[in-house]
Amino acid sequence: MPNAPDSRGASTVFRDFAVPHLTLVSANRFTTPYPVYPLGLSYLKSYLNREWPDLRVSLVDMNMMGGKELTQRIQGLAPDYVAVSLRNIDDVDQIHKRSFVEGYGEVIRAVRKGTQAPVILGGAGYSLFPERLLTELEGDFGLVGEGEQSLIDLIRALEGGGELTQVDGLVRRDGVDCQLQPRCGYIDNPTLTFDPELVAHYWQRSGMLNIQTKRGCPHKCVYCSYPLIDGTRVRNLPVEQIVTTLREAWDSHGIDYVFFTDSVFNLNPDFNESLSRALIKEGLPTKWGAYFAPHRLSASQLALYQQAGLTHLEFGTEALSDITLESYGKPFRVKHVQRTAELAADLGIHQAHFMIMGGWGETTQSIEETLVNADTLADTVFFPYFGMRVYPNTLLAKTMIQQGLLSAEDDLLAPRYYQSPDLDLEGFRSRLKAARQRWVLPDEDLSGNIEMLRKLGKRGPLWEYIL
Ligand code: B12
Repeated sequence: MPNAPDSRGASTVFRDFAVPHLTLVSANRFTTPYPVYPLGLSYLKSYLNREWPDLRVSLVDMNMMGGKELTQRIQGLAPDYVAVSLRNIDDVDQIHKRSFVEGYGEVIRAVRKGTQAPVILGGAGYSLFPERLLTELEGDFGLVGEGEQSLIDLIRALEGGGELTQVDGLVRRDGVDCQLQPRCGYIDNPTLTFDPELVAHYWQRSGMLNIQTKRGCPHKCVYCSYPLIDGTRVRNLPVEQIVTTLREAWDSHGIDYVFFTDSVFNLNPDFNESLSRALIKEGLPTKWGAYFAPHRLSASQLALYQQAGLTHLEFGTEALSDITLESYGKPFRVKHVQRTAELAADLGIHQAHFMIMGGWGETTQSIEETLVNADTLADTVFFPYFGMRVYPNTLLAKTMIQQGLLSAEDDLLAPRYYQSPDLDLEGFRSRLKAARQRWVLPDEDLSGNIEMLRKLGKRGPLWEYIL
């Protein structure tokens, strides 16, 4: 495509015309609860380096620079294509209700100031609003979901070596509308090398790096967007690749804490057992945490994961009332949470429970039930969120439209929440004064404490220190 000499940069730019150059931009600037390493872009870069070694790939991170510097960097790099990753669209926190879309507009304008190269959008947040965001942010192309092979296919097609109609998940403009091609398949061999330029920044500020062990989620929680981003079919990533990446991270950078970013870690016990045994055999000092569903976890599985480095369990519990769990579409009940929490406590693994208070089907009585049951769990931290963020194409959105609670015309890009009329936020806050457990509300600022602990060299999410 635009393999023309760069006439916009102030300095002379030497380019190899045979080899296209792609610049990946991580647009995320949100640093709560900590700055998150732009993992999606590292997966893309690692895969592109392996599968298309001739393609030149550079990476720019907006957590490390402002708009002016971005323009200068883009001018200097003179890419043929720019791929912008949009991880978060908003903060999913009804108290603050921050939207990042305007900020992404600024990022893309800063890119455009530095180049005329086509801008390709992608990422978890992008994948939830593909047509809407392509139009809003004036991107040239978008790719929904897993980006590795699709990005190669798109650039090859734009270079004249393939058909745009063959690119999985491609979104493109069609007059005032957009066209979205469905995804037909997934790759089974992703690869990951952490970017040496980024590692120190994130390790210092967040005390962890991140890696996936599997993709996809088969659960049918009524509000959840994960299956829409990653697909419903669970794909395990190659065990040797995960171990090699962690070995390299330890040997080259001293990284000894990672978060497994799987939507739910405990989806495939056989795979998790192989992974754990391989980690144990490798003898790395690496500790890890992950999101778990609070069921289908036996004492022996947990003990094995612990031996393989598990120190932090983050449970997507959401409620401790069976009526609410049922209306949220959760595949477990209160008794499962109690049992799993007890097993984790017996083994001394830290646990936190993420909660959705006042979501679909919640009543005054079920809220009280959750609070009462919360006090019966082993010592833990609760992170409650209020109301449910409504995403397009979820069962929640469809039901709300059917019941006249949501207009079918609402594109939901501006954060929209369902909140049960029975949830009284101030009443809930004061009710917490009688709670035995530690509840951290979204507007409690823990950054000072966390910063102090990081300066003391503590690694991991650190919520265990605020119990
Ligand atoms: C793990 C996770 C977390 C962990 C991260 C831990 C860690 N150390 O990494 C924690 C708990 C800290 C967290 C926090 C938050 N999270 Co979060 N998180 C996730 C989760 C489950 C996985 C993200 C991930 O790393 N995936 C693995 C990587 C490899 O995938 P990826 O980044 O999506 O990249 C792939 C594709 O998207 C694509 N791709 C990526 N970029 C690009 C760019 C281009 C051009 C292309 C073509 C393709 C492409 O290719 C990549 C490889 O296949 C997702 C849900 C999900 N299933 O995606 C939510 C998710 C991303 N989080 C979300 C949000 C909102 C947040 C918070 C704002 C919540 C809060 N208030 O605290 C914070 C923000 C943190 C920050 N500083 O940015 C939302 C974003 C949607 C939205 N409404 O904005 C998601 C989608 C969950 C949801 N609610 O639907 N999160």
